[in-house]
Amino acid sequence: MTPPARNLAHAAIAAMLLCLAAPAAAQIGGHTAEDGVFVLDDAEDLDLVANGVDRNWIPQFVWGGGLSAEPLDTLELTLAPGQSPVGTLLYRVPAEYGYINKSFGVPMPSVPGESTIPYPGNIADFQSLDFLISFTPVVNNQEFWVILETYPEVRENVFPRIMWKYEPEAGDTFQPISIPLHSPTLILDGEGYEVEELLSQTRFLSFYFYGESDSPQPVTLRAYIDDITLVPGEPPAGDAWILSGPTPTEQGPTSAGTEEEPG
Ligand SMILES: [Ca+2]
Ligand SMILES: [Ca+2]
Repeated sequence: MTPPARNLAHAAIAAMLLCLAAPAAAQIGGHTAEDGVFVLDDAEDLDLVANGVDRNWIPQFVWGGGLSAEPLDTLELTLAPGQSPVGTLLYRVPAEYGYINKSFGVPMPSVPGESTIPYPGNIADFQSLDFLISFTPVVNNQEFWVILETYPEVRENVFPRIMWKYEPEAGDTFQPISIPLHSPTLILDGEGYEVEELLSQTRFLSFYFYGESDSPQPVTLRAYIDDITLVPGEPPAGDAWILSGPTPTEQGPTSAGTEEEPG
């Protein structure tokens, strides 16, 4: 080949390689927003695998409690419209030294069963994280948060956390919660990053529970969570998130997986 022809050939090969390296469509668990609603877990198989990403749910260790999947027909709970009567997740957290302060969660890879380190998920094309919750009892200063830990690692073992606070009512009825992915309550350790950018490199999603109890009787939070889904759609126009809202209690909620299982 003459030098110009060789250059052209090299350019063609480089272009081909670029095409091969181009990121695949944004996805979570092998699923894109174009595929429709993404079911992270509906607990129908009564296991602790989040079927959408084929990774295990990881609860923070709770003495005398913990995470389980329960058959709904043995529970006296009122289902939400359309909810299947088969299974639900249950997280039981006894107050310890007067506090309920625990979370459970799951890695969020783009490829089912894989680590998020080579395969971070991308949920930027989804509009909301929807789920059902039923919980008892009411305790003092109770707080409910969804926390999404994302890449990049901003300092050693410190990752941005996108956080949404929600306020369910206590009782035996499952109620729907819809978390607006693009409008978080606050972001921790994500200085300099757009929320879209963080949503496109997901690491670990967790459900965090806080409360205080001065009761002399043992108090145990029972939170049933079911039908956890991501709903596709554009974020509502003009609904920019604001970095404000209540400060997380204590040192702030932590995601359960960080110490126990890297992404
Ligand atoms: Ca499952
Ligand atoms: Ca279910």
